[in-house]
Amino acid sequence: MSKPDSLAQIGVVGLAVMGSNLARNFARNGHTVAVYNRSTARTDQLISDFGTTGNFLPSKTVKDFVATLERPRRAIIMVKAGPATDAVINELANEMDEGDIIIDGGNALYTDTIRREAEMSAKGIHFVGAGISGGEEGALNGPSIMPGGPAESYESLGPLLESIAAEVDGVPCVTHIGPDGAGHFVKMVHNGIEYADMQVIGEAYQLLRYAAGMEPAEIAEVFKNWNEGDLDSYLIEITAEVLSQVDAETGKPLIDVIVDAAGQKGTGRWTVKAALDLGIPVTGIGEAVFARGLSGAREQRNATIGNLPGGELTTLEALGVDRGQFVEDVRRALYASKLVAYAQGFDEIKAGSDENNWDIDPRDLATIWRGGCIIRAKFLDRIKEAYDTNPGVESLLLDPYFKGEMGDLVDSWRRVVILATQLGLPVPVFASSLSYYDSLRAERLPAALIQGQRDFFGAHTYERVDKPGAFHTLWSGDRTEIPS
Ligand code: NBP
Repeated sequence: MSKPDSLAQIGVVGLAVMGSNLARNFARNGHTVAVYNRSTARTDQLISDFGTTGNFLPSKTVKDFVATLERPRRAIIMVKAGPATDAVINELANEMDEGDIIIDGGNALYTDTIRREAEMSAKGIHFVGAGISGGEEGALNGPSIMPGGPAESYESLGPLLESIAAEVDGVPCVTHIGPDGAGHFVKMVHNGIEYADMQVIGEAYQLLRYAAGMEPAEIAEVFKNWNEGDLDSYLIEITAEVLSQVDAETGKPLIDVIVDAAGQKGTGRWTVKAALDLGIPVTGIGEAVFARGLSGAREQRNATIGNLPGGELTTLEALGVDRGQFVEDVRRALYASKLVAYAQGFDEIKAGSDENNWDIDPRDLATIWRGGCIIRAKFLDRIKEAYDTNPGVESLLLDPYFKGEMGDLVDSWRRVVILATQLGLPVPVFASSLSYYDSLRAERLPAALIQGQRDFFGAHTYERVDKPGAFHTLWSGDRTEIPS
């Protein structure tokens, strides 16, 4: 291919929905964009549909694609996460030189990103794993971007990413998160929080629908109203939209014709697996992932629906519960459970950062998640303020603002969990988050008994509250205690 007249500041490999929207976003913001897709049809489609909306340099081969990039070359990969990403990285690296930058904008597992960064670094190529949130709409109009990789590469990449990212109060929703896999780790936990956030909204809907007996359109109004206050967020906003949608074919609320089996692509599961390895309880995210799993276990549900005893169930009316108070209690239970999910997610990020020496600043996340991404919410400003006030706060829930909020929410939260239990309605995240909260508050946990059991069957020893050291009781002997 002959050298083009002008070179591209950025290239995009992989032109499915995310890649083509990202390429259009770069072009709309004045950049010349090199584009390449394995099957040429997608490249041709992009150029035929949007070629006149900006400067695109299409290529049919990776070699030609790399030749159209200005130095240091910057190429963003937007292909299916997994082996496809490795294949594309290697193809690009073969054509690139030292100092060039490969950015993986897909949803890669952060440990893959750590490995890839090391492999590329050995070749002198900068590898940046960048979490990109906001779905296809965000990619086109302004995503929240979480780039990891070498800080040095951000100097050349940062201004480009800032030009296409969402903006809140004039601040772009992108910043360098930390070395190697930090960006993808943070994006993974972001997605985990998203799972919990969606599930608590689902539990609130379920209670309003089946405990309070409200119709979807009525519940949509409740969510619209909630979106004016503390819960103001993208997910609450779209919930109202979904609930007010009527199915054109049947005239029923759309929600009633959608199969109640939730899909998942894996980032929620990864968040929980990583949390288990780090020893961080992310109960809200975990229950949300399990709830999706249970919803999709069709054969098991077909066998169990209507076929398991439920005990003496009752109704709101029989319990003399005021409907208006119940709706407000549900709002508060949702808010409290959501705060727990965020607090747990930030705990996991801190633990991941400590484990990998990433030095992630939680304030950055609270800032760049305010726009462009799926979990954007008004209360992220409060999270930033909490970390501004006390960067080392042991739990977000201890921040004076959130502690005050919890004081206002906790009674309602308990009432909702009790009522849901009496009514036989599942609230896995509401209930487990409350138990987590009470566990944090508890002066004594049953872990003392567990230590006793462990010592009994495995001589694992225990510590005493009244003196230092490890001890073992001779359980099968005379049951005296010996120091270990
Ligand atoms: P997909 O995840 O559906 O991937 C399709 C793209 O991957 C096509 O361009 C395809 O090329 C390319 N590809 C595959 Br598959 N195997 C390849 C290979 N061996 N070599 C080269 N190219 C290959 O696209 P998407 O939904 O646009 O998502 C792109 C990335 O962004 C993914 O990692 C995804 O997880 C992430 N992400 C998606 C969203 C979202 O809302 N969809 C949000 C945030 C992040 P072809 O046309 O030749 O088959």
